[in-house]
Amino acid sequence: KNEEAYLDLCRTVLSSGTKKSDRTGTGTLSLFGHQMRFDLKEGFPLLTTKRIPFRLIASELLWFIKGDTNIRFLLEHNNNIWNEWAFQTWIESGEYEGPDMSDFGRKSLKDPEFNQLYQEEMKRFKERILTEDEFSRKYGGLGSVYGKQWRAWETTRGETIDQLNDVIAGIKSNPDSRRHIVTAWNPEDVPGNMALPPCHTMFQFYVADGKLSCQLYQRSADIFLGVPFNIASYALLTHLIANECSLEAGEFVHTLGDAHIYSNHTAQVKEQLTRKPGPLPSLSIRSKDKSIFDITMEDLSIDGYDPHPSIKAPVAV
Ligand code: DHF
Ligand code: TMP
Repeated sequence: KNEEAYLDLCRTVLSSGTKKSDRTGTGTLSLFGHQMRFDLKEGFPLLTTKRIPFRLIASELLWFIKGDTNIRFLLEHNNNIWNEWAFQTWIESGEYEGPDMSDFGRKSLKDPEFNQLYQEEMKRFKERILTEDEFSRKYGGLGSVYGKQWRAWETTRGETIDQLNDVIAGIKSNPDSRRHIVTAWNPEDVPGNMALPPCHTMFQFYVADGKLSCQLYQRSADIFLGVPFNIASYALLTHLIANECSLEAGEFVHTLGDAHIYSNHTAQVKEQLTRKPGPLPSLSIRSKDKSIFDITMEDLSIDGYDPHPSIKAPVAV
């Protein structure tokens, strides 16, 4: 249960995944269709078999909740997890005049000299996003990604739908409903309006016995890097919405489509599997009566987190 569910997924993909090529040219071991359950009563599902920085999970989720899609907010919180996808748009623009950065994700791993150049360009890019308003408006945005679809889905009539606000209102007014759904997958926007089509594509809430549960359908799952973040992020979202609706947090059910381990992550996964999971930490929300839309980083903390050390791996771009 809980962390074991994640470790089981790793073991299953290593032992019976299919070799599959992928968009990034890295290569994966993959399977299609898998489900994990996390009982939020048993602790907050932040993996203990490697360190996962909670502040990155929390700042990314608050960024979604704000409806923000510009990496400036993340950089202000010293969160670098979306940099590569904004940088990609910048180097493909006509305004970029630096050294050729095409295929930087793979080239930076193979060619130390190129990596040096790339690190410098990325540093300059981050500085400009943080300090130049105009530049940040133009190149800090990731397109119509999560925040946009959650808070301001555009209709054909030119109106916007605040799915997050609506789903919360629905949970409060009609908890038994089977329609508590938020979708980030907007077929009109997917073909070209975003840096990366949403991986966590839709989620549903369920209320029973005074407890709020959440199920996510994730179409594509990077088991070593993305999934530990996704589990913690949706667990946190479930807690925040439960708090907002005066419910207890129930279960997080995580359903995966293409669940894969990248070929340059297998050694790291095997290392992680030698480790024994410890007790899960707990989440505390400081200002229980604050609206979910006003929560800040200072309101959230994790207690009793004593994980094994972090394990580094390159992200496939
Ligand atoms: N692309 C791919 N190929 N995999 C992903 O998981 C992924 N995730 C995205 C965007 N694109 C993606 C957004 N989420 C990391 C974790 C989550 C994430 C992006 C990146 C990551 O690199 N985590 C590292 C380092 C974190 C840090 O300290 O900055 C980790 O060790 O967990
Ligand atoms: P894809 O668009 O070709 O499926 O590539 C997206 C990659 O990013 C894939 O490896 C899944 C991974 N990913 C996650 O696992 N979780 C996330 O939250 C995000 C944004 C991406």
